[in-house]
Amino acid sequence: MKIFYSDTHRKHQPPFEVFDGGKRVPYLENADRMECILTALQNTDWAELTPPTDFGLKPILAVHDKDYIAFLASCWTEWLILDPTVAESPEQHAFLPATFALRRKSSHVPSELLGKAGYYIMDLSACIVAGTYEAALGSANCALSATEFVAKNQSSAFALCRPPGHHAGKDYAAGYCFINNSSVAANWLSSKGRVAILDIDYHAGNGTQDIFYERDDVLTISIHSDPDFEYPHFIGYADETGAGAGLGFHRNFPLPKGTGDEGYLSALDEASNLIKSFAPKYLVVSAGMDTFDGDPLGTFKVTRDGFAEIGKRIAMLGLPTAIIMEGGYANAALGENIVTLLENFKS
Ligand code: OKP
Ligand code: ZN
Repeated sequence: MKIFYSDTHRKHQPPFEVFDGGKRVPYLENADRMECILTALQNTDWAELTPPTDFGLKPILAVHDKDYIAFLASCWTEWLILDPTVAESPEQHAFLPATFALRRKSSHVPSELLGKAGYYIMDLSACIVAGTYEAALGSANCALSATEFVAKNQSSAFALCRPPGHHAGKDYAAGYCFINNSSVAANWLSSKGRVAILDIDYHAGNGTQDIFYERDDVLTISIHSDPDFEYPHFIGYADETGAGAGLGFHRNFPLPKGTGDEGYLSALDEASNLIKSFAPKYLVVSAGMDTFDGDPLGTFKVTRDGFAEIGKRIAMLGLPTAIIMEGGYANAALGENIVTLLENFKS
């Protein structure tokens, strides 16, 4: 099986993120995650590691706002100029705003850097450092390369993406995500036929939901912890089902704290039925593994056997599938969990 992966992600290693209560903690979405997955993949006899090709900005700008992408590209350098104390020890810093754009009737994008940051960043886990933009581009290229392979070969492929993407919207970064890899890939794929995106990350795929909310050519489904108690808090509820032409083409499956294999699989079966009725030509899976029992960010109790069954049921849809890495922070188990999921998609 083709695994598209690039080392470029290493350029993105923020020294910290900020948790609730203003607590500074080591950045949980760390480079070690990739090492753990690579080691497990290299121990199989079927994983074919392949570098991504460069698709340029065009497929990214087909999903994201160009001023937002320009902000991602330049904010670190601009910040160094604005605050010379950062330039003295850049590796100890991460760029984050302290003011956020809340609900307003009009939305002015401020011209000054920190105002822009508050406008384009949703929370305190989307930390930007010198190499973030380059890493995010590399990650998107992995997703696009996997997707191109899927379209050309009518078979499945895995994009080992870091940073992840599903929280990033058209014009905002959030929750470790800057460019929405799955959405960029699905949008690229949508010119070749109907696409369904199934998001199995523990957290609601708010960025993906926002991006496709008014479209009927891409069905988006997210199975996740109920936002009533979990990040991203304000989106991902069951009554959000799309708008305009997209009405009925988005579905959320919010699940309670402590959900285990059985509860998870019954939601997955409902989601699978929706996908079957939509009859897409391609499937994109936002593959977060933070539903795992023991994940430091999660409350679910999905087991290794659970991932085997999840993979089996998704593969049974019988669609050419681009599997895109999202979250998953129980590093010690992460590699085996991914291998367990992917084993179902070997051709
Ligand atoms: C990214 B992905 C702590 C704040 C939550 C953001 C979590 C982002 C998860 N209560 N920080 O979907 O795995
Ligand atoms: Zn997650």
